[in-house]
Amino acid sequence: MKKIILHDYRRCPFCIRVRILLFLKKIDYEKIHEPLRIWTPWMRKVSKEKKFKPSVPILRFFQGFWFFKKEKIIRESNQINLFLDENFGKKEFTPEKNSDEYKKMIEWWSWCEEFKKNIDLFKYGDDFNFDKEKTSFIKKL
Ligand SMILES: N[C@@H](CCC(=O)N[C@@H](CS)C(=O)NCC(=O)O)C(=O)O
Repeated sequence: MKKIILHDYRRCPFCIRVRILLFLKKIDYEKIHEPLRIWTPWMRKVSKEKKFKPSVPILRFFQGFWFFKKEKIIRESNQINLFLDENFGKKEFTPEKNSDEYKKMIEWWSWCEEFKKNIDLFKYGDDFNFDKEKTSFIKKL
């Protein structure tokens, strides 16, 4: 199949999920380290063109042939893992579409998205600066 590139940060839990699946499915891939905030020129260019806030993981590959070849990118670890499971070998790590398990998985995704937003708010504050007010109770614990 296609050559797979993963834009990755070693300690990012979302990247780790993707790397686990790549490992379990024995998929060959190239890893590009993205030092968070000091993004690679590729990340800066693509996020500007496609108007998204740079983040990892991003899966990148080419589809089509010759000059019809087009670069595809998938953002969001959930979508990346679904794609990998559906397109490489037997689908064995994600439930069948529209099954009850699948619906449950989508519910968990939404829950985790909210949870992550709140953890970030707690850790960094609204503007990604540590917020003394919001976290002042820590001292009292
Ligand atoms: N919902 C995303 C979350 C990805 C995410 O939050 N990645 C963090 C690293 S753990 C990131 O790239 N943050 C951007 C930044 O720190 O500026 C996913 O599941 O892929």
